[in-house]
Amino acid sequence: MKPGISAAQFVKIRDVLLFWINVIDMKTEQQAFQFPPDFAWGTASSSYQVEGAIDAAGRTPSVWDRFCNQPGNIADGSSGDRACDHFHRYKEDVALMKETGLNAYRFSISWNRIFPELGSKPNQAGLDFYGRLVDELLANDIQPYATLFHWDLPQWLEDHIGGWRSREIADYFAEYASTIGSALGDRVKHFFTINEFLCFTDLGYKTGQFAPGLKCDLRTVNQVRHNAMLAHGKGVLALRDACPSECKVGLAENISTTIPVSETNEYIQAAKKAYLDKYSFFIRVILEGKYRNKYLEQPDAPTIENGDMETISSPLDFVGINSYSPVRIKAIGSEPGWESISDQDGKPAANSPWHQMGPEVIYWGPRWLNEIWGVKEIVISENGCYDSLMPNELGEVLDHDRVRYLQEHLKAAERAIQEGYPLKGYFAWSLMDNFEWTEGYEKRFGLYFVDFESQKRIPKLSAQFYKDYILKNQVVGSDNNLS
Ligand code: GBH
Repeated sequence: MKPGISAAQFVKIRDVLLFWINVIDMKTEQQAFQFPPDFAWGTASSSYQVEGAIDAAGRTPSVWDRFCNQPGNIADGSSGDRACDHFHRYKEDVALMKETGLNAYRFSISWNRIFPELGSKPNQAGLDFYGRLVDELLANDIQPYATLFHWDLPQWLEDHIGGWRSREIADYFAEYASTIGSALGDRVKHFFTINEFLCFTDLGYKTGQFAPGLKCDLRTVNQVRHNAMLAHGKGVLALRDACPSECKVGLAENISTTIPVSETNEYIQAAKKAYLDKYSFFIRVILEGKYRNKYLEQPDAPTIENGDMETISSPLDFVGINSYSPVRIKAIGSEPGWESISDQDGKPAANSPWHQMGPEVIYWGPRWLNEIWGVKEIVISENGCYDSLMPNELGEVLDHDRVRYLQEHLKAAERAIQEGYPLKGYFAWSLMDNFEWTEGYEKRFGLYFVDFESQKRIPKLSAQFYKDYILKNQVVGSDNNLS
């Protein structure tokens, strides 16, 4: 026998060795990744979409009650009149969260439950409901994350001052924020002022698709946007002032996160530039405390008073990103250096004409906020997709599409954390199917299926998936017995 080994044998042995090194590598990598122990695992919801009980405890209508009652506004002619009846069933719903292994819950407070009429004092019965909800959450080790405004403006504010068209709205909002801070700030440690500016400013007062359904001129729309940001700023200050102990204040914005089609340096720079040029209006103004000169020079610019920009840019403790569709960007050789890829019939789709699938938003969203403005605490305040799936003959709802959706998006969350971006929490939209605004009840976003007749909740496959995922990835303390 000749000494040594042949080239062919060498290659074979090398490949076998490389294969095993790879396997061991992958294993250690997989085991090495754990979400931080204090990571917030939650679901999100909003008052009008789940509560129902529209006449209970002194509540008066919001602009959404009125809007839903106008024929033609809601796809299935429905409204949030009953929704998930969460107002009465909140204990059952908190039990579902507990069962799913959540340690956080993002909900919103209905302004019109707290201030039902012009000139009224805070409505104690309304405050009591949120107090009970918060206590129930805490008793189950679930941290409450409260949003002050998720589009349900008291109708009397729309009638009396013209809603967001009047700058006075900012003072009304500050009073409301202060009331909530005093009432709940001893137990709620995270507040979001406002949810998604575009959806009640532009959709409410420009296109009229959302309540109050108006089509105003551009000057008014710009003023509405300014007033909304001013309200946010005054709300931040009021909350900080009113909370009896330390609380964190932020907002939840549906930033259209740009993602580079391929991750070359050239494309990444193009995506970043596109984000700043076009896709981050509200959050940019709020974090920078200024408008672009070009915006101010237009004839329809809003009226801005002394000190407004300072108020608007009051420092935040965290930023929430409601993450849905991406904007795909490629680099081009001419100005402005980037181009967005128009969606190909909404593909790849997440079952919806407006919702394109792009899990990378969960990575690039936190990265842009941190890289551009140094934001130090970020949560994904919403992420989810809808379907119209009904239970099968066995009563199961096997929503593997949603499971896939969550898997892909959570992978991107892992990547963000692994690369050191300060992602502190993830809130799936939503715990259960609910009133999907102009789409009514046919579009279902829940991890739990809701039979709106019987109000029965059924866990979907995705609820099981999320539960398992949290259990596997959440570090539960050094004495945990998870293998
Ligand atoms: C979020 O909005 C909301 O915060 C939440 O209440 C909602 O239930 C959830 O997402 C799911 O939709 O005229 O084509 O733009 C997400 C962004 C903005 C998507 C408004 C739907 C209306 C249709 N939404 N948009 S379109």
